[in-house]
Amino acid sequence: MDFVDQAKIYVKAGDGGAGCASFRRERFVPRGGPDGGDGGCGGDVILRVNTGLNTLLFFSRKRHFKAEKGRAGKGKNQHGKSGSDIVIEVPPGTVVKDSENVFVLADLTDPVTNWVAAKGGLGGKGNARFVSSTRQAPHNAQPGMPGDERWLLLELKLIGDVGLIGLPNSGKSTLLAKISAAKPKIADYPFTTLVPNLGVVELSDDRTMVVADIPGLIEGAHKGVGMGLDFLRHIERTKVLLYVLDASQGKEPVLHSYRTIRDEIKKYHAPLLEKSQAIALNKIDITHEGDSEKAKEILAEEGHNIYTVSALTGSGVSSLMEDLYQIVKTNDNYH
Ligand SMILES: Nc1nc2c(ncn2[C@@H]2O[C@H](COP(=O)(O)OP(=O)(O)OP(=O)(O)O)[C@@H](O)[C@H]2O)c(=O)[nH]1
Ligand SMILES: [Mg+2]
Repeated sequence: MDFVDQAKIYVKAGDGGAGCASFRRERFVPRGGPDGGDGGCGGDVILRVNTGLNTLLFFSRKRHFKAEKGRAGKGKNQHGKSGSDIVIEVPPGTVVKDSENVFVLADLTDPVTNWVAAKGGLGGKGNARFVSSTRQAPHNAQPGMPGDERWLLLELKLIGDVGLIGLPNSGKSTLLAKISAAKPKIADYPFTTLVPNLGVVELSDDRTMVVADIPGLIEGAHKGVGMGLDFLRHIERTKVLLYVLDASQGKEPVLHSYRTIRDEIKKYHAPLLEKSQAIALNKIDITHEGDSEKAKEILAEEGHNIYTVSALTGSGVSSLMEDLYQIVKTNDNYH
C-alpha cells in the first residue's frame, strides 16, 4: 500500500540579459570600434535533496519558483552579470514528473546531485562580437534567450515514521485525527479502519513526522485473521511503533492486549520487535485512575516509555508527540 504525497510546482529560469550595441568614445579617436559586451546568463532553477525533509507539505504554501535574470551587457566590453540560481529543496525519494503525469523526469535520492529543473537563458552577444573583416562597425547585438519554464509534478511515497498499532477500537484513528489534518473514519465498533491512513504531524519550528494509523489487529493476525497480514506488512516500513492500548478496559485487559500484539508481531517476523517503541494508555478520560496507574507501573518495570493520554480530549497528546519526534530523529541516524 503506497501513500503518495503530491505537489505541482511552476519553475521559471532567468532570461538571458541582452547583448549591448555600443561604440568606443575616446578623445582624439573620432570613430571608435564596437565595444558592446555580452548579456549575462539567466539563473537555473535547481532541485536538490535535503535528507532532513520528509514531506512535500511546503509546496502547498509556495508553488512558483523563479530564478534571477541575467543583466544586460554594457559598453567598454563589460559583460552583464549572470543571474543567481535558485535551489529548491525536496525530500529524498521525490520523483519528478511532467505536469501531465506521463514521464518520470528524475528520481531524486542523493543529496549531492543538482537536478536542473529549468535552464537559464543564454545572454545575448554584444556588438563587439560581430566584427569581421567586412563589417568593422556592426550595430547589431543579440537579445538574451528566454529561460526555460514549465510545470512539474512532484511525488513522494510516504513512509510512516510512526506506526499506530493496537487492538480494534483502541482509539488509533481518533489519535491520528487529533494530531494531524487526516480525517480517518472513527466508530465504536472493531475494524473501522480497513486500510492504513497517513497523517502529517506538524510540530513547532517546521518539524514534521508522518504517522500511519494501521488497521486493528487481533489474535491470529499473523495467519491472516482479521486485517492480519496487511497490517503486519505495513508496520515493517515504519521506524517507530506506538502501541495504542484502551486503558478503560481495566488493568488486566490492557496488559493482555499489549502481549497479544507483541505475540502476533513475533510470530510474523520476530526482528520487528526490536523496533523503537512507546506505549500510549488511551482513553484516560474514562479510565479508573487506579487501573491506569497499575498498568503503567507494570509496563514501566519492563523498561517501556509509557504515556497516559486521551485521544478524544487531547490530554497528554502533545508531549507524547514531542517525545515520539525525538525517537524518530534518533532512528534517522541509523539510516
Ligand atoms: N472516551 C474516549 N473515547 C475514545 C478515545 N479514543 C477513542 N475513543 C472512542 O473509541 C472508539 C474507537 O475509536 P477508533 O479511533 O475508531 O479506534 P481504532 O483503534 O481506530 O479502531 P479500528 O479502526 O477498528 O482498529 C470510538 O467510539 C472513539 O470515539 C478517548 O481517548 N476517550
Ligand atoms: Mg481505526
